[in-house]
Amino acid sequence: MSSQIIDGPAGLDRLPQERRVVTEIPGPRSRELQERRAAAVAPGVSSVLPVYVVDAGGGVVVDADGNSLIDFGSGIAVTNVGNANPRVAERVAAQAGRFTHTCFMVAPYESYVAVCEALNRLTPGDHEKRTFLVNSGAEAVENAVKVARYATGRQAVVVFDHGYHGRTLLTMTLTAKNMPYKHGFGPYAPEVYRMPMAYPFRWPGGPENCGPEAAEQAIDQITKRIGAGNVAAVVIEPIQGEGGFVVPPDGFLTAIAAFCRDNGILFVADEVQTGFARTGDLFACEHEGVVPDIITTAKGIAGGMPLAAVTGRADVLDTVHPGGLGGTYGGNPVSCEAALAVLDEIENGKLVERARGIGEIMLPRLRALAGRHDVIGDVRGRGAMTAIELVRPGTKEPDPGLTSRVARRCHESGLLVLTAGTYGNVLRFLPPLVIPEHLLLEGLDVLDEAFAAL
Ligand code: PLZ
Repeated sequence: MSSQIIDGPAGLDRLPQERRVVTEIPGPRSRELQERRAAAVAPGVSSVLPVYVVDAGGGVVVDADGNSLIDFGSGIAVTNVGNANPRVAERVAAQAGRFTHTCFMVAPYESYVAVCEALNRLTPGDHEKRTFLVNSGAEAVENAVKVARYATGRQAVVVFDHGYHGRTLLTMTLTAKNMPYKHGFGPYAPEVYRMPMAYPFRWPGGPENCGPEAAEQAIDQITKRIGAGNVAAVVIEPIQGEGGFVVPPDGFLTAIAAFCRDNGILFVADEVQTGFARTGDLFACEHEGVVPDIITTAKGIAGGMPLAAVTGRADVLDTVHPGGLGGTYGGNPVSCEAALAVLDEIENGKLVERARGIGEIMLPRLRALAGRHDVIGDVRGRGAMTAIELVRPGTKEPDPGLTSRVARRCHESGLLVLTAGTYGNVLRFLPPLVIPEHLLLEGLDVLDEAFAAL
């Protein structure tokens, strides 16, 4: 592919943009730290690749042993503008030198308001909106449900197979997968109902019927089992993240959104993973012109600083009484400065276009790879959010073992990749949107070699 597809962004000069493997991965220093960790850190928190990071930026992550890994993870779709993005770092440092916290609920500051204004302007739909800020994706989703229940006076919440919405009591209930997210952590929150997801590769009636059939089944079940009039919100990721980058066929989301509109149900788009240019639109809902009543954002919003947001129709958000929403750290001033820098960087760095360019490079390469290896059952994604699903040849039987072997092989060769999927058989690729093209191509070569070797 020509380098016209993605031009090199500025600000990558600090850290050599190269893959460099100088020790085993993880190396001796990382292994030492891993031992300390085992004695100190609760094992319930795990790491995909236990190399201990000392530096990161552009398209690389550098570890304590001096290895420089190509980053196809972005900290799970967080550092879209690049790690330690210079403009983000500058504004963060300046704000940290002024004040780090007042609590917006005690004494407010302008940057919080500016982030809300920006989100109201940039999220889908030109209706009047309101926003409030919280700390994490889960907290945003949890609050979206609180607001939806308050505004509608209804209780039921509808979610989908393979969905992921967080780890708190309510959001783990909204999450589909048992292990590791729910197992042993019950009882779950009440009034959560799960519908079939439009998952083309695994739809019994075939990919071509998947969209309409899945929408019809979901609508039928909502109507018959719950009663549309009891439903406060439908919560859905426009492209599923942890569930395996499941891309519903065009028409599915619009059908669900239309059903919601007709029945006074709030359509909540969880764009925590898909947001902020990742999919080649600023928000994934824009792809089909879906306008959510409420949209939750986090991850890519602030370049890695903890921040999340709930943005929605003014007439919905305005219902809740003062004091009903909030939290000590929500909309922290340092995080807000980071978010304002991120929004500038997305625009100035043309990151929406770059995400599309990354998809234009990756998807054909992944399809070619699938042509050579019959263990790749499906290639999918949009923009810089792409994935392959691994199966036993000639079947759709998931192969999570092979998936983790390929991932490990990539890691050992200096490429940081992540897995995903209900069956643990999806390799997903989330490079920072500022990754230089030569590293993107080299990362794909490493993936190629991993498949050839296995
Ligand atoms: N909604 C769509 O993707 C976070 C979590 C990984 P938090 N996904 C990565 C893990 O194992 O914990 C996510 C998401 C969507 C909500 C969340 C939750 O966001 O910021 O992790 O709370």
